[in-house]
Amino acid sequence: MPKPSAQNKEDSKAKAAARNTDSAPSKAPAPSAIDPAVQKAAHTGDLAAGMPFNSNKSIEHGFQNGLNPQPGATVPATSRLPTGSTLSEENGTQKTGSLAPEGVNSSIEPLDRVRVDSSGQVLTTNQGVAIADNQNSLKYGTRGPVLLEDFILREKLTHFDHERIPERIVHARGSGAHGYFECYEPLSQYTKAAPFKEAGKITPVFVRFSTVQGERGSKDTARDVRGFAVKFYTDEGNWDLVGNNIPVFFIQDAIKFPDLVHAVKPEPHHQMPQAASAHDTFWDFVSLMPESTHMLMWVMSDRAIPRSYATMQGFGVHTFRLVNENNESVFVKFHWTPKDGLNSLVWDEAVKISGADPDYHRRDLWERIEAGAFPEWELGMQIFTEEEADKFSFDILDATKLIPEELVPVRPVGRMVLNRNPDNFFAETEQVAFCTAHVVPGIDFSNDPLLAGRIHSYVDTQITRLGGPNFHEIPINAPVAQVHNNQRDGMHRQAINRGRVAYEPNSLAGGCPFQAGAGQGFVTFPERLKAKEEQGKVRGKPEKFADHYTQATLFYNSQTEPEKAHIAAAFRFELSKLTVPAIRERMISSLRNASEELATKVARDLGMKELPDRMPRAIDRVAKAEVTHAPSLSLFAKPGSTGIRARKIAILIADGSIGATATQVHEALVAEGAVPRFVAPRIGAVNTADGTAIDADASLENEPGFLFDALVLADGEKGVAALKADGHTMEFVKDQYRHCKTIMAIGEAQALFDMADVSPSLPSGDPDPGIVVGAGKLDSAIQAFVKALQDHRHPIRETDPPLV
Ligand code: HDE
Repeated sequence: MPKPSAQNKEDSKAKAAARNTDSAPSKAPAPSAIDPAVQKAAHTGDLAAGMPFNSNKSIEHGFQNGLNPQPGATVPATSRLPTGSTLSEENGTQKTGSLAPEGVNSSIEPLDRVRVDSSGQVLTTNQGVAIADNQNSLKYGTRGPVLLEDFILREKLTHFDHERIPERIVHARGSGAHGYFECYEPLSQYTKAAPFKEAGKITPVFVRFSTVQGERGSKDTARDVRGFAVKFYTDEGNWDLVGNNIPVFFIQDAIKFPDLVHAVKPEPHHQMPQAASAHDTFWDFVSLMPESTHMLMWVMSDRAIPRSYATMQGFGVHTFRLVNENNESVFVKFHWTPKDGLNSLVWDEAVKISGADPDYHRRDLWERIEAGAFPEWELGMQIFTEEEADKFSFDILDATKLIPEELVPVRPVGRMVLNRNPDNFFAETEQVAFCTAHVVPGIDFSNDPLLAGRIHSYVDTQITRLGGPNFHEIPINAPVAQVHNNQRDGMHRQAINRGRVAYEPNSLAGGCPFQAGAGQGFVTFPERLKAKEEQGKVRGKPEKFADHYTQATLFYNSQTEPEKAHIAAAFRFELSKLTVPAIRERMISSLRNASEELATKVARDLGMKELPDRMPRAIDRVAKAEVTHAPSLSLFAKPGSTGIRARKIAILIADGSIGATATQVHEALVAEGAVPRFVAPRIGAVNTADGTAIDADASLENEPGFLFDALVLADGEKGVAALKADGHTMEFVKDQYRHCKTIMAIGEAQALFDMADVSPSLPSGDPDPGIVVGAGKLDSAIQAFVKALQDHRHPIRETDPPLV
């Protein structure tokens, strides 16, 4: 055996020492060693020695340093050995893969990494074992007992038993879609936020729309606020703009939220009513909380029964801050305006739809995207300074107030397009976790006390809902920006962090991951609060919060007559459902402070002989409002620019209808981007008078009239007679008429108006703008129909109670 040289002897000592995990010689080995363990020990020694002290300590103190944090200390490693967990990391298999790419967190790769397509694959267990028989459990003989050993049966049932997770406490019912946000122009003057950096910059988004009160399986068309939550996957981290379709809220302080929600949810003793605010506890609460009056006006308006998610506005509600590179800040309110225009349902329609199609909004969103009629919104900002805010007659920290567009205009900054439906509802729409705490550099909070509670609440609720603190790793929640920190462990951890360092400061990972400093990192805007005596710790509200009625009045007075009528009818309906007359009276006494006209009308309709006294106000003198009429608050103010795109139109046909005209109308409507459907007494082939074969894909029974935006009644004597013979036709026409839809009757089909007691002219004798009679040239009738349909609805026809 050759004698070991002196050098070899040194090496073997170093080798032996480097293999210990509990102690080491007094000096790190020489870096020249070729053994990986020795190399690791040598490079680790170098790395640690490169950071003899924490150079950041001295700048952690003082106000100015606090405003401008510096990047953390970091030392590059000579090799990747010291920062790895194990020397065996290069021994890859099909499962382990190879070494982690340097500085990369692969758990945030695009969703492709978790998409599953089972085409051509056999069925397996969750452990990847192929299943030979998916029909029978394992038994002792075909008639014998099932065996406990049947791990395939047990795995399948166990998974099934745990398929449900807690539904969201509010906003449980929702629908989501993927898309993108595109910036119009750089907004660097105001914000450094990633989505607003360049013209044309694209940021991926996931959006979830929801109702608030109802449970996960409740109807879509409840009278309710709609959630409008947008997750921007920016290249500087996730930003969640968790808003609603109404720009104000019921309460001013987060401490009242559990009370509000307990009041509006089904009453706790009998769990009724589902997805409805028309019950005692809700009105008991809000009538004792006059700050909710402004929001009540909105939820009693048709805003609370949108026609489609694609036809409603969205609002960030709270005042937020924009912060630019120079750390200058302005206030901002966010607005989403639908390109398809603002359209709502009417109450009678919403009630009927909830029976025939509880998934009405979910279906509509899905169908629009599948059809390529991608829902689109323009993002607008109301930008204003702190000085301007100080002068407003209302407090911008009060979420029951809005800033009229007539006071601060909305500046368009980009557009959002939803162009992809989720692959899997649970994995994406259900597991998505929106949190108001998710902001990026350039976006910051105001001191709105409602917002403060939300910053806590959303993260907190996800921990229960999604089963632990790692919900950010669920694929739909993972950002596209890199995630590197020292948070570890917890339920369902996905990331496999390389290395032994999970703390900071450290020298053993060269300081990494190190703090980014003010250049790249999020720095809270150093808002200065004016030193005033009353600014000690206090549970209280600013004086201006006490003006509970000025903006409720503004909203009501800014509506058109039909909108006002709908608000009054909604109050009437909701309050009529109360079992305690005293609550009704209390609400009317509060409403008198907002609008005497409205209160009187509702009280009369509720059979009250006398108006109750006005509710005492919280404050006698309020600041004079800048704006007393705001036309921008009317639903009719934003008609959109896409014409009749995605509107659903029924073409009623029956055996004996003239096929050629029905087909011509159908083709013309498709060309306009609308969605016409042939509806007949039953589905299947309809034998038309001219021999054209038309296949009806909907029937009078399975698609009632209120599911459509408009109606075409086909001509042909026999066809009209066949439709007349089916009682559903009358309801179909009546509902279309009552809901002020556009109706076209071709030729003989006008007879169906008489049958349904529907007049083609208004009670005044004037022509009804929503009725088109196709007597002459079909082309011009179709044109007139398309034009009339652009208005979506013709409230001029409406009477209360309805004539038919
Ligand atoms: Fe929410 N809200 N909220 N909220 N909210 C939730 O978070 C909460 C408020 C809004 O599609 C919950 O993940 C508090 C205003 C939307 O997943 C919860 C307060 C606005 C969504 C929660 C408010 C909203 C939620 C329930 C008063 C409009 C659905 C499950 C301080 C600006 C997001 C969840 C989605 C959901 C708390 C008030 C909008 C419990 C404490 C104001 C769109 O965390």
